[in-house]
Amino acid sequence: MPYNISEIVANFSTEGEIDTIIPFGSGHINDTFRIKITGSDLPGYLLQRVNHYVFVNVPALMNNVQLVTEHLKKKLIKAPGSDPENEVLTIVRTKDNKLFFQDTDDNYWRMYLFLKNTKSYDQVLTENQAYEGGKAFGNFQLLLADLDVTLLAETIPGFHNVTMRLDKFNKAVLVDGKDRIKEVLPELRFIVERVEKMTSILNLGKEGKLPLRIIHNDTKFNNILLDVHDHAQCIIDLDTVMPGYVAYDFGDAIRTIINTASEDEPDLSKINLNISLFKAYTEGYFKSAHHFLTDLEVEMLVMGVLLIPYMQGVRFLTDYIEGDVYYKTYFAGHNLQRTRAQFQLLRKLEEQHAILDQIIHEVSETYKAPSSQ
Ligand code: ADP
Ligand code: GN1
Ligand code: MG
Repeated sequence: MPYNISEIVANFSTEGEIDTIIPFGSGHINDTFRIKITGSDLPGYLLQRVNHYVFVNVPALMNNVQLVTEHLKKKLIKAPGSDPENEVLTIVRTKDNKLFFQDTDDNYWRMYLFLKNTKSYDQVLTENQAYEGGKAFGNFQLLLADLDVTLLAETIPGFHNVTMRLDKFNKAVLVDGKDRIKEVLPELRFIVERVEKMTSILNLGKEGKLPLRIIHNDTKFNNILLDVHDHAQCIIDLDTVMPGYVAYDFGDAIRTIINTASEDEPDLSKINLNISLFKAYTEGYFKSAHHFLTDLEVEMLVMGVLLIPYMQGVRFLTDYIEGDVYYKTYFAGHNLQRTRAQFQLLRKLEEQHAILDQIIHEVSETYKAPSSQ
C-alpha cells in the first residue's frame, strides 16, 4: 500500500484499535479504504483520499458535504420511521476538529462512519433494486429542494455542461499530445453528428425554462448503499452535489441501470437495454419526484438518458486523448474501450428512445389528478 494508513487514521477522532485496512469499492476517482476496528461492535470507518487533481478545492468540497449531510439529517429527524444515522453519511472529524486531514505530501483525507451490512452494486440485478434506486435519488432531490443553492461551491466547474465538455474535448483533439487521434476517427464523427441535439437541455436551462435544482450529479447505481433486504439505505459520493437539471441525474442513473453489460464492456454485442429495469427505476423516481417535477422537466428526462452516455463517452475519450490523467484505468486503452461501450449504449438508446419516452409519460400520468367528468 503506497500510504501509511495507520498514521493517517491516527489524525482522526476515532475509537478503538485498528484491526484491518482493506482497499474498498470500485470508484474511478477517489482511493477508498475500509478501516475495521478490533473486537468491538463499532462499525469502523471509511477513509478516502480525495482526488486532488479532480477536485482542486477540497476544503470547499468538504464544506459542501458538511452542509448537505447536515441538511439531510435535519430533515430526516422530523420524518417518522427514518434513521438519520444510517441513512445519511456521517463525517468523522480530525482530532483538531477539521473536516479533512492534509498529509505532508499534500494528499487530502476524509473519513466517514462505515455503514455496516450495506452493499453497492456496479450492475443492477433486480427490478426491486432499480425501483429502490429511483425512489432514493428522487427523495434525495426532494429533501435538498429547500437548501440554499448559493451556499454550495461548484466543486467541478461546468461538470455537466455539455458545451464546456465539448470545448475541452476539441482542445484535446487539437493538441493530440499522445498522437491518439488517428485511432479514434469513427468516435470523433459520432460525437460531431450529435452536437446540436445534445445541447437542448442546456439551452432550455439558459432560457429559464428548466429550473436549476440541487442534484447529485453522479447517480451511477454504485453510489447508493442498499441494506440486507435490498432497500435503498443511503446515497453516497456527495462530492458533486451541486445545482443542475434533474434530467442529468435521471440520465446518469439510467446509464448504469439499463445497460445489460458493464460500463467498459469490450464486446459491444453484449450491450443491450433492459427495459423492465428502466420502468422500475422510473416508477421509483416518480414516487418521490412527482411532488416537484414540472411538465417540461418530465418532457426532457428522456433527453437526459441520451445526453449522459454521450457526455460520458466524450469525457472518457478526452481522457484517452490526453493520456489517461483523470479516471483510474486498469489497462492500456481502457478509456477508449469505455468510450466505445458508452457510444454503443447510446446507439441502443436512440433506437428505443420513443419507447422510453412513452414509459416516462405513462408513469407520470399515474400521478396526475383524475380529470373531473
Ligand atoms: P468514488 O468517488 O471513488 O466512487 P465512493 O464515495 O463512491 O468513491 O466510495 C466508493 C465505494 O465505497 C462505494 O461504492 C461503496 O461501496 C463504499 N462506501 C462509500 N461510503 C461508504 C460508507 N459510509 N459505508 C460503507 N461503504 C461505503
Ligand atoms: C466517476 O467517482 P465515481 O466512480 O462514482 C465520475 C463520474 C462518472 C463516473 C463514470 C467526479 O464517478 O462523473 O460518471 O466516474 N466522477 C467524477 O463511471 O468525475
Ligand atoms: Mg462512487
